[in-house]
Amino acid sequence: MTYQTILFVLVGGVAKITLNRPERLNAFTPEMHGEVKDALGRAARNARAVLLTGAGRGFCAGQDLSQRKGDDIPDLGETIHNLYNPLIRAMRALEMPIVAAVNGVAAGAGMSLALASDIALAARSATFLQAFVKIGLVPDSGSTYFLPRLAGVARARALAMLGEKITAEQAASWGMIWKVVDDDKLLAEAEGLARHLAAQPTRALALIKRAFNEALTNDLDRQLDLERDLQRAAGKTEDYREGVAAFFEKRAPRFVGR
Ligand code: LHQ
Repeated sequence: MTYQTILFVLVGGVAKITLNRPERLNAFTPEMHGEVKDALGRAARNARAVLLTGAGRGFCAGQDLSQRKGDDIPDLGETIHNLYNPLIRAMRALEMPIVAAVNGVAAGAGMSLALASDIALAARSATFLQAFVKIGLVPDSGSTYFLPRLAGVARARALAMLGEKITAEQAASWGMIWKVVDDDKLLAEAEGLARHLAAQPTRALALIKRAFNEALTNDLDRQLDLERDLQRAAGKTEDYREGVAAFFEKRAPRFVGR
């Protein structure tokens, strides 16, 4: 598949996906959904980490509203069901870490995308907003799930109801992202992080991802059982044997992702 709305590069185990409609702040169209879906599939088959970012001055402005002018309004539930929910599910199910490099404004579903990544870095000048309410909609694409869990219910409710823009610093101090990086260093730092992750024990990272997916809803007993099961699986990997061998041989491990 050749891409019109994203850029895709696979280097050193990292699949870099760049949303590439800069003149629309990388707002999502159905075509972009199809391409990101395809790119995540390619990552699943060929990579050990994903880096997600945006071209130009925005990260992603959510749904492309220019396709929503006029009275001919489709069933938005169908759009969510067919496009946005599968995207968020695919991100959380992908068996490798997704690093988001939030290079500029992340609005509406664009903010949801950042929240659904595994490790989000943001440029100091980036901003986040739950833009939905400003056009008479409710947060979607996982925002009402991730936001209260990351930032707390009081902040999540206010962000959703007010649609106020917050800075990257604020997002970091509220626990919504991993860290803030100077604008001119963001991409290099995010690429370095993704490269580092791509050389780690990928199966363990995938199992860690599952543990945290389920931790958001499990009680302690279920989570302890899950940790047992995940550790059993991790203990059977080649990378675990390599990690222990490297420890005793006092050398850096060479993880192969199996
Ligand atoms: C845009 C957009 C955009 C088109 C900027 N579309 N052109 C899922 C499915 C089902 C139902 C609906 O909802 C969803 C999920 C959603 O994501 S709903 C929420 C949709 N997103 C928004 O409401 C955000 C709309 N955009 C904005 O509020 C602002 O553009 C932000 C705050 C993101 C950035 O503001 P500025 O930095 O001042 O930039 P700008 O507004 O001047 O935008 C630059 C250009 O990008 C501009 O075009 P122009 O031709 O005037 O230069 C905008 O029209 C265009 N653009 N967002 N979502």
